[in-house]
Amino acid sequence: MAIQDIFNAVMAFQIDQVKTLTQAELDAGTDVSIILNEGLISAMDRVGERFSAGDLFVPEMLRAAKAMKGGLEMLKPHLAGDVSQYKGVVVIGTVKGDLHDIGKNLVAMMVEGAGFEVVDLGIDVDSARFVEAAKEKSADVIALSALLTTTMPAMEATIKAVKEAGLGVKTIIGGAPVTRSFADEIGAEGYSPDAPGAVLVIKEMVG
Ligand code: B1M
Repeated sequence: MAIQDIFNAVMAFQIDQVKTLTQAELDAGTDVSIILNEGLISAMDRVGERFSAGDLFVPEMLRAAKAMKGGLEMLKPHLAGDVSQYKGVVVIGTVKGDLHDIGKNLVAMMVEGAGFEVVDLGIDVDSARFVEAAKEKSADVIALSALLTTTMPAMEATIKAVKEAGLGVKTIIGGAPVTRSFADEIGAEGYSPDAPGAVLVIKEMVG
């Protein structure tokens, strides 16, 4: 049994196998971050490369994503600890036009694990919905995810709407095509290239 087997099972769209192998690695005491990064995330990177090369298509990408999510579910209890008192409220979602949710789910799990109440609005979320939820939940932070260059402008529109609503809530953005300079350009207070980094930035924001 090896991490490579998890990678291979994601590539072969074997959701049950991914779950079984992930649980076996957890039982064997393998570090959660190794299972996550070397088994699950690296498989999705490979899927993306094969998609770019034109030897794998959207239906396969979707099946790989489902298999990866199966593994992520097994890791969830290890990423999200027991929380008795929330440190703050974080509203999170993937922006309008964007259906990618694996990275966003990972961020949500880790932020929850760090002791925050997480309100997950899902995918394809428009700016009005972010503003409405932040108001309703008296959020401290709004966290936006985007995986497509074409949906990055929706981040800008959302941050504009949040500022116009005058809620005083802070924003953090992330996702594969997003950069710190883009975050600065659109006035997001926070940026992180990955989920653990998002936790640190949110902790700093909430003080
Ligand atoms: Co899509 N897709 N996809 N896709 N897909 C990418 C993103 C792509 C890079 C593939 C490629 O061409 N190599 C490419 C985007 C190109 C671009 O814009 N530059 C692409 C494309 C083109 C498309 C479609 C347009 C394809 C089509 O229909 N022709 C289409 C768009 C649909 C839409 O959204 N409107 C599409 C569809 C899909 C599926 C639905 C089939 C599926 C998504 C399923 C799902 O999410 N439920 C899918 C998948 C699986 C991928 C790849 C292969 C994997 C994404 C993933 O889950 N990675 C992806 C290639 C790749 O990224 N390697 C690709 C694992 C995940 C853990 O990483 O989400 O990056 P990621 O999250 C990271 C960081 O980015 C960060 O933390 C995580 C790690 O710790 N992060 C944050 C994420 N959000 C954050 C928020 C933060 C902070 C950090 O703060 C708030």
